[in-house]
Amino acid sequence: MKRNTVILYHPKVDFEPYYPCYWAPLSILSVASPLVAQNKNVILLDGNLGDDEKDKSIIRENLDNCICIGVSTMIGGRQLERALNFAAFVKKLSPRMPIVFGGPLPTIIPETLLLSPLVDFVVRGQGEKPFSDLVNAIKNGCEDQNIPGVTTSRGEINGSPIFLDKNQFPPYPWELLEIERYIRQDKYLGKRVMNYVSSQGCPYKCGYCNEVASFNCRWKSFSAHRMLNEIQELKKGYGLDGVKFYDSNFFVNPRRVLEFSEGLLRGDFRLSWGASSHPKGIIKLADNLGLIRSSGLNRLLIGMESGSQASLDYISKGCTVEDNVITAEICARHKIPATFTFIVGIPGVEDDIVPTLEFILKIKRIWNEFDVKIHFYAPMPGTPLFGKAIELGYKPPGTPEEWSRYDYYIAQTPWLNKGQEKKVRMFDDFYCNFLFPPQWFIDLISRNIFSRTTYSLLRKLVGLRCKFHFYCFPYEMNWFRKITGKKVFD
Ligand code: B12
Ligand code: SF4
Repeated sequence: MKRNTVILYHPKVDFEPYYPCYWAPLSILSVASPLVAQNKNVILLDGNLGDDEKDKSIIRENLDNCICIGVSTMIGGRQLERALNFAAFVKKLSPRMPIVFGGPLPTIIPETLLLSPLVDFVVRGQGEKPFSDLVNAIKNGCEDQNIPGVTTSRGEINGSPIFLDKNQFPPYPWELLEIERYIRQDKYLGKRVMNYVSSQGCPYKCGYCNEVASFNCRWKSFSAHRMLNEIQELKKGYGLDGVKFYDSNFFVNPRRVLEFSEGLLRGDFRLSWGASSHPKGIIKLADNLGLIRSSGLNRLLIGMESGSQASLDYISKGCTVEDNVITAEICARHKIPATFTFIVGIPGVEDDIVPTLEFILKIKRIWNEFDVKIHFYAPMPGTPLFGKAIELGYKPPGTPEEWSRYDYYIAQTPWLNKGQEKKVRMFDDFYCNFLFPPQWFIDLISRNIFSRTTYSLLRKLVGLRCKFHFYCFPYEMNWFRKITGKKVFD
C-alpha cells in the first residue's frame, strides 16, 4: 500500500508576558489545504493544546503510513526548541522519515536549520505549493529533484520563495481542527472570537520587518468575496460574534476593505472585527471609516514605530510623524480602540527613545483610550537593516540551538544599554498608564479615598518625571504594589 498520510505539527509557543492566549494554527491549516484537496490523510497536531502524550501516540500509530512530517516555527517563545525535540522524537522512531521545516523562522534562516541532522528540508515563504510538490515528490521517490521554494539538506536554495495568488488555494480545511478549543472571548470583539488571516506579505519596505525578508515587499490576499463566504460559514457553524484578522497589513487594498465592509453590512453579519494597518492605510480610507466602523471594525493595531522623523526616514517607514498624529486623530474621531506599536533602538539612529516617549504622550492626549506598546529593535536576517546591525556589533545566534533560546522581548543589541532598556520598560509598563490611566488602572487604584488622593498627588510627580525623562527612585511603583498587590515588572 502506498503511504498517504502527512502529519503537520505546530509546537507550543510560550505566551507570557504579553500574549495571554493562543489561536488556531492557520500556518499548518493553510499548508494542509492543497493536500486535503488531493485526498491525502492530513493530521494536524497543535502543541498549544497541551495534548503531548496524545500527540505522541498519534505519531506512533500513523508513522508507518506517513509520507513526511511538516513542522512550523516562528521566532521566540521557545517554539524552535520544541520543534527540534519533536523532530528528535520522530527520528528516534523512524530515522528515515523526512522532516520538513517551514514557517516564518525557517524562511529567514534556512541554512542554519539545515545544520541540524533533524531537518531534511526547509520550505521558505508561502508553503502551500512547494510543500504539496515536495510531498508528492517524496511519495514518488524523487525528492532529489529541484523544487522551487524548497531548500534541501544539501543546502541548495531553489530560487526565491514561491508567492502565488491565494485565491487559487482550496478553502481552509477547518474540519481538521477542534475549532471549539480556539474560540475565545475578546474584550473588544466579542464572546466567541476566532482568528483569521486573509493575506500574506506587505508592500511597504520597513527596514526591520520580517515581511520584507519573507515576501520581498509583495502582498497577496483573498478576495472580499472569498472572505465573506468563509467567515459566514464559520459564523453559522460555530456561532462566532467576532473575528480577529491576523494579517500583517489588512488595509493594503482600500477597495477590498470597502467591499468586505459593505458585504458585512449587506449580509447583516453583526460581527465585530479587528485588524492591523500601516498608518497610511487608515489615512487613505479616512472618508470611508464611518462605514467601515459601522460594519463592525472595533479594534486596530497600527505600527507607528517612532516619534523621531529621522528614525522613520531611516527605516523607510513610508510615513511621517505628522501622518501618525493624523492617524490617531482619525481613530479618535471614529472612537476606534487602537493599539499603536513603537520600536526603539534602531541601529544607526542617534536617540529614538526620547522623541518616541514624547510622541506617545502626545498621542495619549488625543485619546486616553489608545494602548501603546514599545518593542526593542530585534535584528532579523534578510531584512534591510540586518547588515547595519552586524556592522554595529550585533552577534546573531549561529546554530539552531542558539536560535531556540532567542528571547524577542529582551533588547538583544549592544548599542542599547540596560539603563535605556529599563527606562523604556518603566515608561511603557507603568508610568504611561499612571499618567494616562486606562479604566483597569483606575479600578485598581480606586480602592478608597486615601488611595485616590495619594494617586492624584503622585500623578503630578509622574507628570514631571515624564517631562524630564527622570525614572530613578521609582517610589510610585512601590506605592502601586502596596495598594494593589501587583508587581509592575520583574
Ligand atoms: C498569530 C501569531 C502569533 C500567535 C502564536 C500563533 C498561534 N497560532 O497562536 C501569538 C500571538 C502567540 C504570537 C506571538 C509572537 N509572535 Co507571532 N504572529 C502571529 C501572526 C500575526 C499570524 C500567524 C498566522 O496565523 N499566519 C497565517 C499563516 C497562513 O501564515 P504563516 O504562519 O506564515 O504560514 C505560511 C508560511 O510561513 C508557510 N508555513 C508555515 N508553517 C509551515 C510549516 C511547513 C511544514 C511548511 C512547509 C510551510 C509552512 O506556509 C504558510 C502558508 O503559506 C504572524 C504574522 C502573520 N500575519 O503571519 C506573527 C508572526 C509569526 N509572529 C512573529 C513574532 C516575532 C512573534 C513574537 C516573537 C513577538 C511578537 N511581537 O509578536 C511572539 C512570540 C511569543 C514569545 N513569547 O516570544 C513574527 C515571526 C518572525 C519570524 N521570522 O519568525 C511574525 C511573522 C510577525 C512579523 N511579521 O514579524 N504570534
Ligand atoms: S507596514 Fe508593517 S508589515 Fe508592512 S513592511 Fe512595514 S512593518 Fe512590515
